[in-house]
Amino acid sequence: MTGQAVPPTLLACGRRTLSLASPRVMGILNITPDSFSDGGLLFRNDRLDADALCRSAETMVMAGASLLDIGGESTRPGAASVSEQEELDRVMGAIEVVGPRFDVIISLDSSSATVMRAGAAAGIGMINDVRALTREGAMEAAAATGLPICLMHMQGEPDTMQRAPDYHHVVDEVSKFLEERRQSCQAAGIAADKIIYDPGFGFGKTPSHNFTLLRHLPDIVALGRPVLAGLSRKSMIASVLERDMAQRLPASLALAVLALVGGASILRVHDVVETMDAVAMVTTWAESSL
Ligand code: 7PJ
Repeated sequence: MTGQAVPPTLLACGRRTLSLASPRVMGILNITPDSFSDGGLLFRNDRLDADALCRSAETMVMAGASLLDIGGESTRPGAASVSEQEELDRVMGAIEVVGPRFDVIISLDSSSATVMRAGAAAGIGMINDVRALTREGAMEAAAATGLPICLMHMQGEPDTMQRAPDYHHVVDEVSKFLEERRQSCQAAGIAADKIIYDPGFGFGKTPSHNFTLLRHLPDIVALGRPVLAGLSRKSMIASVLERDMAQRLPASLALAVLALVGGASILRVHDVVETMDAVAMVTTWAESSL
């Protein structure tokens, strides 16, 4: 909100358009039995619980979420890997439930070319790849969809990334990575104005790296692309306060406010209802003048 560069404010997300003139909230729908922070909520007897999914999606949309992020692969540190077929089954099942029922943009959290293509055919409006299109075929698949892409920075891979995160200068290195990935995307035919940047809080970063990145978020915003921030319930909170997952909402809201003040355009959160209140306070504050 206070970053120097003014990112473009309209994103074409398939059949829908997303205005980023004011900050937007993306609700997280983890279609995994073993997720980092809400493991198995949408699963029953090892299967997608469509009723629970509808209830979660409805609560988020009614509260004002502009996007719902559907993911079928847990990327928490040390998570078990999932086969592409299993990931495909999970996310396609969820997209088929959510897509026709809610007026919302579906973001697909995946690194797989096959899953991206299938999601695009089923009507998703955005691709969110924590591996920034580095998997084989992902760049070409994403380009073919014509959809906006969120490029996230991660050091290492989910199963090992928290062992020994190491940077000379975390803000410069994350910025350089995002810029290089954007250039690769453009070389593959993805227009720069379809790209969203995400510093990847918690992905191969110590608590100190995470707080430094948050403090310097305006530097990432100044690169000229809309920035998405995923801070909800992350373990950087537990580095400051002894809080288990269920106790991290107040701290998550504080981090969300800091991200907005730092210029983030999209907040990826578990608690949409509460985050919308925080967004309303920050946007009203930002619009007030003498
Ligand atoms: C993020 C994500 C994030 C983006 C996850 C969790 C871990 N995608 N997927 N940014 N985090 N773009 O939700 O805590 O920070 S999974």
